[in-house]
Amino acid sequence: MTQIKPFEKPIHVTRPPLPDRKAVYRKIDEIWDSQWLTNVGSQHREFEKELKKYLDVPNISLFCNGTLALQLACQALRLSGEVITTPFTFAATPHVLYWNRITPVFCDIDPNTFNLDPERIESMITPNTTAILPVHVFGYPCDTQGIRQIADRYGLRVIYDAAHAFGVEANGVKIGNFGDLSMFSFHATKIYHTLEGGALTFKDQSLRERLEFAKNFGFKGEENIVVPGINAKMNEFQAAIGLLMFDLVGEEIEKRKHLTMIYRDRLSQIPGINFRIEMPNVKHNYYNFIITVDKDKFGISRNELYRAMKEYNIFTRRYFYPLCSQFQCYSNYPSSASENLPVAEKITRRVLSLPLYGILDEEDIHRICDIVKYIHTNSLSNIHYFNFQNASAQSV
Ligand code: T4K
Repeated sequence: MTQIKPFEKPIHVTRPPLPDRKAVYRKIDEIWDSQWLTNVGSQHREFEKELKKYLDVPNISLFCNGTLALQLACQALRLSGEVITTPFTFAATPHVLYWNRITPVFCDIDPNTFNLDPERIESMITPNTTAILPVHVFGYPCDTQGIRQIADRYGLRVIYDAAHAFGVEANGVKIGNFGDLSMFSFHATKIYHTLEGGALTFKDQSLRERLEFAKNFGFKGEENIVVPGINAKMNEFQAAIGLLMFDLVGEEIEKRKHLTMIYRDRLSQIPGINFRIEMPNVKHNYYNFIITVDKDKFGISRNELYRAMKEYNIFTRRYFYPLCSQFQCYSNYPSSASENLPVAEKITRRVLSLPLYGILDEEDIHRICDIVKYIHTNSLSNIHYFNFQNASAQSV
């Protein structure tokens, strides 16, 4: 069998789309001329207005990152006690609860969407539960209707972690319109970014004032502090990048969609590799491409595939492994017990995020798929799959 050579340069799991350099310089000139760098300058005001339109939401507030946005969302809703959330997410989701002295209660996920399973939420509710914090994981929308019904029945608040879901729509509704609040992350690894950054979208206009105080040390005017707030403001550079990114994001989504279709076509022919397809009535953003590896059919485990791909200079990621419930700081919680999270524990052992971003081309994706196929074939014939000559793989 012909051996396949590694990529000459590292292929990362993602790369940020970048606005035109000259457009960035023009923005820097504007900011320099204004001598206004942060604390709600003209870039911030314009970005907030444009983003509200783009996301088609009634209210919006900008933040320096998604984590602090989510943390302050919990405070704005005066959450306490216990909040039900998913273990299959980035560490920031339960951490914001912890930082608010709220106990995260981990609930199992749906095996198809990897999102919080509404059928399981009810059994996790106690007299101390104040809210549900679901994540539209990898941009796939949660069962918002099912979650709303449970929340209404028990008088619970709902905050969506929409960190991955920029540009997504479900049943014709833009994703930032569900629940009491939604949080977007604009970190560099996201399909739409402001270097670092975040936003909250919400229905209740009265939350806006609370959030504005909370993210600016609690100041109301020059002398008055109304809450012990924090500094979570978005600066002018972040806002300027956000404005420039509007021109790029549509094209980036289209490119990723095209590459996703190639992945799906090629990988559907390899036994033991599964992936999620389109959900009905959903406009997806193709934020990333996630597969699950069934060792019995594929020949080697997800971890072995992850390591083997590195030998070809392909740096996949195991988002999200381990589960948040498996981190030392949460593993002793009763809800972290394996019996409570059978689906999440199975998915986390199998999941792998393959490289997906706009500057990859069709040929790159075909080559990545050729390598996955080659690893699979060699695993069946028991050949040591990365025992090739002339390997030039770099490690990172
Ligand atoms: N909720 C959820 C569900 C989230 O996923 C996140 C963040 C949050 C909340 C919190 O939002 P923020 O406070 O971050 O706004 C990354 C990101 O740092 C994190 O924002 C993101 N989720 C998480 C899923 O991924 P790492 O530790 O995996 O990132 P890192 O530095 O290993 O980067 C991954 C790859 O991206 C690199 O291999 C190469 C590429 N990359 C990265 C950066 C930073 C670039 O090409 N350029 C870059 O500038 O956490």
